[in-house]
Order: sequence, then structure tokens, then C-alpha cells
Amino acid sequence: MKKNKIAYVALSADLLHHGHMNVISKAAELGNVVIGLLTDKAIAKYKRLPHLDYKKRELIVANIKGVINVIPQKSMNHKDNLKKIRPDYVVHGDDWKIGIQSKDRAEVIQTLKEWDGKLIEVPYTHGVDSSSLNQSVKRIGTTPNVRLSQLRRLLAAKEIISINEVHNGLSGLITETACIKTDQDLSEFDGMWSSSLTDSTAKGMPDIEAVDISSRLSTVNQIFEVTTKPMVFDGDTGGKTEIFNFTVKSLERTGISAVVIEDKIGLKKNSLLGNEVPQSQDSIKNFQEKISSGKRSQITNDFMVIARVESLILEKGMNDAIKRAHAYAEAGADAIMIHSREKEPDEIFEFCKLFKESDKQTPIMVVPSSFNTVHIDEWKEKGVRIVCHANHMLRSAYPAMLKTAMSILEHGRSKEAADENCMPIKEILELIPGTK
Ligand code: SPV
Ligand code: MG
Repeated sequence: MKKNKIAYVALSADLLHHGHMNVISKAAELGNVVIGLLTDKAIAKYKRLPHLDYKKRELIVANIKGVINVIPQKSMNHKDNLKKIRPDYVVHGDDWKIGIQSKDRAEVIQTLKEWDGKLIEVPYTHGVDSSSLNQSVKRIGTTPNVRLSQLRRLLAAKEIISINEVHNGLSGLITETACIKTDQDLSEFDGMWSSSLTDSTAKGMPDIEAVDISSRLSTVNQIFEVTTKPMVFDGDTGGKTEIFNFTVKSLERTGISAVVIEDKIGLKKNSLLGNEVPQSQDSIKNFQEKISSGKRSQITNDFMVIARVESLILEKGMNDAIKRAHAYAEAGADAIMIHSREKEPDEIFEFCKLFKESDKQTPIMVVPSSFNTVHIDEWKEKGVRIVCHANHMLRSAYPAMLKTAMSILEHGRSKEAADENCMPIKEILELIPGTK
């Protein structure tokens, strides 16, 4: 090792493998190693949230032989850190010569020229990569505590998160694994929504809190068996405050990250019915008490109680919606869900603007089922933090199943349905790992 030389290595260091060690030991031959450790935010921008948070990753890399310092690297771009520490070398795997990182590579070379620094590239280690390690880790599963804490970590690391409705193991698996990779980034769902509407509907029951909490939790447990992503649970009205306190503990124990409760009382009907059916809103004071009491009941710091404002659904006006949202946040709600059944997003946009004028902190969650034309980037611009696709797995499964049932009846055989609507038997046998 050459004295007084600095070798800089940028790393996520989440699933460390011998490929990373090759890079670090090359750097250690060249000088004192400074690790630019990518922050959770920097990683979440282009791939999934790391399994280990920054502090844990920092502890690991700080103890690797040759490493004298670990500093945060706040984006994929090396430039700011390089200018700060002016290293003699940057050491990196040679796989970034092509693909999305090649621009970054060119900039590193350019920046190093300013003080005669050099880029040293280590041949890529074949046969191991972080994506397949990540899949193996996912196959092992997760624990309730790790899963629970993920929602708050995601909110801290990402500007906006997107969750998808799940009502059984299979819709859970789809939400866990569906992914679109482009050169620029990776798009996948951050978490799951346990919808009262679709959990009830999947059981052939009306969405009126008739499916009790034990049955709802049994669905959740089936989903948790085969997934690792965090879940937001639709808690309907939360029921009586004294009972909601127990619900919070049960949800937390299961590893659910957040419960959404809506400010309605009496027999709950689905919000998308609006005033077509009789529905009553709770008083602000009562609902505040329910929120605070739920917050007092939770054991961990990570669990979230999200208050859902039904004023726009019940046509009580924007002032009422804003007044209630602030009152619920004051009572301890960790986020506000604002709902609407308008086709246009205008009243939700207006709510976001007005609410944020006096509360920039409390996250806003939206459920764009009727106002579904808004792109996620536009929600981001409006300051929304959680977008929930609340029912689309079930709404797409049901018509497909009905079509198949009708086709079998119509043709007196299954050939037409199988040819037109069904996945091949071979594929379904390969769909679930472990079937063979
Ligand atoms: C659900 O998914 O059950 C919801 C959202 O509560 S909504 O159906 O739009 O009311
Ligand atoms: Mg519901």
C-alpha cells in the first residue's frame, strides 16, 4: 500500500460479495481506502431499498481491511465527493463501461484529470451479482419487524411510493415481483394495500366490515407467507376506540406497517358509493380520540396510523376536509389519506395545495380509483407521498374468470376458453417456485 495515497470506492454494500472485495482489495493496494457509501435515498432512486439501512452498512464497510474512512455518497454521481476529497485513484468494476453508468464513468475520468487522478478498473467478477443475491434473500423471507419498519424507511428514502392492492397470495406474489427495467431506472411496487373492498369481494362478502379482523388477518398472513414488501392495511372505521386499540397491536404483531382508518361511523359502506347510500361522518373530536388512542397503543415507533378524510366523498366541502385533516394530524395521525370519487383530480389537487400551505410535514396518501388519469410524476409534483392502486388486481381477475366460465358453458367444453383465455398448464406448473 502506498502511503498518503487515497483510493476512492463507491459502494451500496448491501449484499456484499467477493466481487466487491476484489475492488476493495485492489484499492487497498493503491492507497488508503475511502468508501463513498451510497445513501438509502441514492439507492432507492434507481433500485429497491437496501435490506440494511445506511448505519448498518456503514458499520460493515468501516471494518473492512484497508478502509480508513466512510463518507456518504448522495447520488449515483461521484463528482461531488471526488471534488471534496480529490482522491489519487477511483477504483471500480469494469462493467460500467457500457450501459447507464457509462456517462458517470466518463465524468469520473474527466473530474480526476483536474488533479491528475486515475481511474483503475477491476475485471467484473462473473458468476455473482447483486440481483440474484437479492432474489435469494427474498426467497428466505423476512421477519415482522423488518417488514414493518420498511414503510417509514421508504418514505424517508423516496419522494413518492406506490402500493398495489393484494387480496391473496397470488396477487401478493404479482405485486412482489412485477418489475419494469429500463436503461434509466427500475419500476416496481413499493408495497401492498390490503383493501377491505377486495378482501370482502374475494370472499363473496359486502364491504361493510362484515369480514372480521381475524379473517382479514388470515388473508394477510397468507400474503405474508410469500412476500417481503411492506403492507398498508385498510382498517375501515377502526370500529370502537377500545377495540381499535387491540387491532393496532394485532396488526403490528403481524408486521403490517400502517393502518388507515376512515372518519365514518355507523354501518360503513364503500366510499365509492358516496351519498348514494346513507353514510355518516364521525365528529372531529371522537375521531381525534380514536387516532390518539391507537397511537398510544402501538408498541414500536415505526407503526403508522393514517387518518382518512371522507369529507369530499360525503360532499361536505373543501373547508371541512382541510379542517379535519389538520385536526387529525394534530391528534397524532402519521399521514392523511384524502379520498374523492370525482372523475377529475381537481379537488384532490386543491386539497394537496391547501393542506401543504400549513402542514408540509404530514405525508398525503391518495387512492386514484376514479381520478385515474394522473401519472405518478404529477402526483409527485403535487406533493403526494403515497399512491395506492386500491382494487385493480381483483377488478382484472374477476372479468377474466367470468369470461372463462361463460365460454365453458357456451361451448360445452373448455377448449375455446383454454385456447383464448388461459395460461398453458406447463406455465402454471412453473409459476410457483417449489411446485415441481
Ligand atoms: C378499499 O380498497 O377498500 C378502500 C378504497 O377503502 S375505496 O374502495 O376507494 O373506498
Ligand atoms: Mg375499504
